Amino acid sequence: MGISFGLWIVLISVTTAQIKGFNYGSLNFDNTPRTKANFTALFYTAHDLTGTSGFSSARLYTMIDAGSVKAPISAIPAAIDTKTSLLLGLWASGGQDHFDNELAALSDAVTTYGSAFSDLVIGISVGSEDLYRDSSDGIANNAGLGVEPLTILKYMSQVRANISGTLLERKPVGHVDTWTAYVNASNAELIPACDFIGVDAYPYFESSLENSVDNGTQLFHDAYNRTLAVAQGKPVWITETGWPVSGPTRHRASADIASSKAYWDGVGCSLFDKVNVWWYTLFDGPAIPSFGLVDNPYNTTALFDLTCSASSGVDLACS
Ligand SMILES: *[C@@H]1O[C@H](CO)[C@@H](O)[C@H](O)[C@H]1NC(C)=O
Ligand SMILES: *[C@@H]1O[C@H](CO)[C@@H](O)[C@H](O)[C@H]1NC(C)=O
Ligand SMILES: *[C@@H]1O[C@H](CO)[C@@H](O)[C@H](O)[C@H]1NC(C)=O
Ligand SMILES: *[C@@H]1O[C@H](CO)[C@@H](O)[C@H](O)[C@H]1NC(C)=O
Ligand SMILES: *[C@@H]1O[C@H](CO)[C@@H](O)[C@H](O)[C@H]1NC(C)=O
Ligand SMILES: *[C@H]1O[C@@H](CO)[C@H](O)[C@@H](O)[C@@H]1NC(C)=O
Repeated sequence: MGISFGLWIVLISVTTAQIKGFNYGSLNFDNTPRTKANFTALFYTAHDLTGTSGFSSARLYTMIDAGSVKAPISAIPAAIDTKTSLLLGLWASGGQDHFDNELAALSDAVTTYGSAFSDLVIGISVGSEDLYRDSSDGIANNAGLGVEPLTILKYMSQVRANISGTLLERKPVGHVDTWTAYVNASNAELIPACDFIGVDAYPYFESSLENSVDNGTQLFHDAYNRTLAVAQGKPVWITETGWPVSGPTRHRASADIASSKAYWDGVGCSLFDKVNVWWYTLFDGPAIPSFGLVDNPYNTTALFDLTCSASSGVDLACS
């Protein structure tokens, strides 16, 4: 029995497809709260995106429904209706009082939706780019100030205590940050506490490097490789990457549809189905720069052909 059970686990782990999805904030791009109907529209569009299959996962930044103090985010019932898996996020840069509300929303979601919810959960991220925003690189970031690794560690233990004995008990708990934050030795103490490392990498923004889209694949894989090298064996999931379809040029990086397609073909197609990826992003309205693949939440035809050819991309060296 023991041997066949072990073998079954091995077979599952080599045959299960990796996760593919997008990132979803709690607000629409006119700053109104995203309702269940808004999330549902986006999740169906992702599922049905022409030229792709299996974009059926959503990464969230917060557990809290926009416009509420601590109600669970409306993405959850939308995910249940559309069979969309979830990488949950708890916003960790708003202080302990805010984090208590994140915990309350998480706990409330388990009580309210039960296993219909917990069965969809891929993992729980404590924070998003907090270390980056706390660094000299990130202080001008419009998402506000970040926090130090010790704060994330404290919040991670609060999450583990909060899910203990609940349906979420066995879910991986980790953190999302930029690759530059992970390779900074001052953040190394966070990594042993993580069940997974979520890494964000955007060659477009790396304006101190020769960041033309022709170099985009190389720059991404350098960043990914350097993160793997410090990950202490923890799984490294790609939680954000993408290239804008419009917006300002950053050093050698121009933002246009052809460049976005080249990056999708070179980086996206080299990653999809090999490692968990939450691309940035499906739809981002009037954002500047804009990373949105589709021009409205109901349009399943992207701005460029998303089909990955069998030969596209490069091999993943060590995932
Ligand atoms: C999780 O934390 C919240 C906020 O402190 C609390 O309301 C809730 O009861 C906790 N849930 C569990 C299972 O500990
Ligand atoms: C590295 O981490 C230290 C301590 O958090 C911080 O002061 C510094 O700005 C970081 N550097 C970069 C490039 O992230
Ligand atoms: C790509 O990067 C290399 C090395 O940094 C640089 O020499 C080259 O000019 C870059 N290519 C483009 C097209 O930016
Ligand atoms: C990533 O690292 C591996 C092992 O160190 C190396 O063989 C591979 O060439 C690297 N890939 C890229 C794109 O740098
Ligand atoms: C969907 O987007 C594509 C690509 O931008 C565009 O050609 C098409 O007209 C759009 N369809 C609708 C119904 O808006
Ligand atoms: C939800 O988002 C708002 C704001 O962008 C739109 O006005 C609504 O039409 C949309 N609702 C649905 C059901 O898509």
